[in-house]
Order: sequence, then C-alpha cells, then structure tokens
Amino acid sequence: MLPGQLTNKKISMKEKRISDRKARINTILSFVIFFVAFGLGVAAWFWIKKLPSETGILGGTKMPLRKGLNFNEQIFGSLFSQNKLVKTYPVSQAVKQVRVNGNIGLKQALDSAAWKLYVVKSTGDTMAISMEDIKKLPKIDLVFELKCIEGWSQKTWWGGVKFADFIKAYGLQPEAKMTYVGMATPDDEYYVGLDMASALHPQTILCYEMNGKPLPINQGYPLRLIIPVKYGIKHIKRLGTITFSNQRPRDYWAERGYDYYSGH
Ligand SMILES: Nc1nc2c(c(=O)[nH]1)N[C@H]1C(S)=C(S)[C@@H](COP(=O)(O)O)O[C@H]1N2
Ligand SMILES: [Mo]
Repeated sequence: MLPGQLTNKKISMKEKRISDRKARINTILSFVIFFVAFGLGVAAWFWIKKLPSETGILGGTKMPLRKGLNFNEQIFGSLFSQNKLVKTYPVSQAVKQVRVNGNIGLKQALDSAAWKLYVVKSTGDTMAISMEDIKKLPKIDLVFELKCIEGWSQKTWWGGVKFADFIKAYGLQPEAKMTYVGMATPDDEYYVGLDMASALHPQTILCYEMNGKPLPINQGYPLRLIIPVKYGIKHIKRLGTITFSNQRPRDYWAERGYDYYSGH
C-alpha cells in the first residue's frame, strides 16, 4: 500500500465520521422544527376555537375569518356595476345535460297546483303571485357560464323575467330601495340573502325555463333564481317567498362559513 493511499483512506474515514454527526444533527433539527411547527399549529387551532363565533344571521364563521370575507365583499362590492354584464353565449353553446347539484329545500313533494310565489311587502302585506301571472311579464333568455364554488362550471341556457321588471310590475319600488332581498324555498330549508344591487342587475332573472322548456323538478320547477353575477350557491331553486330588509337576510351557505356576497 502506498503512503498516499493510506492518507486518503484516513481522510475519508474522518469525513465519514463528520458527515455521520452532521446527519444526526440534521435529524434532531428536523424533529425540533417539526414539533415547534406542530405546536404552533395546535396553538393556532385553539386560538381560532376560543374566538367569538358569529351567531344568528351572520352564520358560524369565526370573527377574523369573517372579517376577511367581509373585506372581500367590500372589494367586490365596490367593483360592482349595474351596467357591467356577465359574458353571454349563443344558445348553440349551452350544454344539453345540465348538471343537478344541491337538493336542499326540494325534498318534499311539490303541490304545483297550490304553488304561489309569496312576496312580503314593507307594509307587512303579503302578495301571492301565480306562475301564470309571472309568465305574463316580458321574458328574456340567457346563456351564461354557471360557476359552482366546488370548482365546476357549465354554459347553461335559462329563460324567465328580469327581477328588476318583476319589481316594477308589482309596484315594489319602495322595497327595492332597501338594502337586501331574502329568498327561501317553500319549506324554508334553503335560503339566500342578496344585496339589492345584484338582485336588480339586468341579468338577474326569476327563471321558469331551462333549454327552452319548463324547469325540471330537480332544477327548481316552477320558479328559481338565476343570478349570473354570483356563484351557484345563490341561484336558489324552487322559490317560495321573497322578503326585503335593511339587514342581511339569513343565508344557508354563509351560515356554514361561505362568503356572504359570493360574487365573481
Ligand atoms: N333549493 C336549492 N337551491 C339550490 C341548491 C340547493 O341545494 N337547494 N344548490 C345551489 C348550488 S350549490 C348550485 S351550484 C346551483 C346549481 O343549480 P343546478 O342544480 O340547477 O345545476 O343551485 C343552487 N341552488
Ligand atoms: Mo354550487
């Protein structure tokens, strides 16, 4: 064995010992970092849990998280314009097989002969409006891309009366000066709250047709909301009652932590 080789071997063994020690230190360090990060996560979780939860109409989201959502609402709200239209498409681009999503508020059998749209006026009087009367109002058709917060979207074709035209036809101008519209299914199981500007947007419709035919039962027959400026959660199917208020109406998904405004 040549002296040079011996030296090399010695050096490499020494190097090996150093790298072994380094590896051990790295392992220990990794553990320390892991436990510190884990501890911080647990602490943050307890912190959020201890925070005051919103109650009632504002839903169950914890305050700091809700503040973030309200901040979103301020940004989107200020960007909102009555004249800014959501992109529309020719009927030929609308899908034939329209996806059916939620069925909350649709579980009871519908008594279509007895169905009426109940509109509670600011005077406290309630109007009961038949489907026949709603169909007498000017009808519009609209193809737009319905976006669900679950991440899917579809170009779909709907027909009905503009909510703004409905308001005028039924003398609801005083109500339209209020801040919010509340809509609920006949059984009150699904309900949405809408800011008035979005409700009166020219593409918001009380909808009774899909693909040129009466709405299928699972898509909201006889009447649903189509509100293209908002995500799918606000497009309530099977309307029962409409109310007006200056406080936020109850909202099914906002109560479960989703953004109240849900605009896009
Ligand atoms: N009554 C009622 N309306 C509802 C829902 C629901 O569960 N119940 N789901 C909403 C959701 S999450 C979406 S994405 C749209 C989808 O409409 P579609 O089922 O006609 O595709 O309906 C909305 N309207
Ligand atoms: Mo949705």
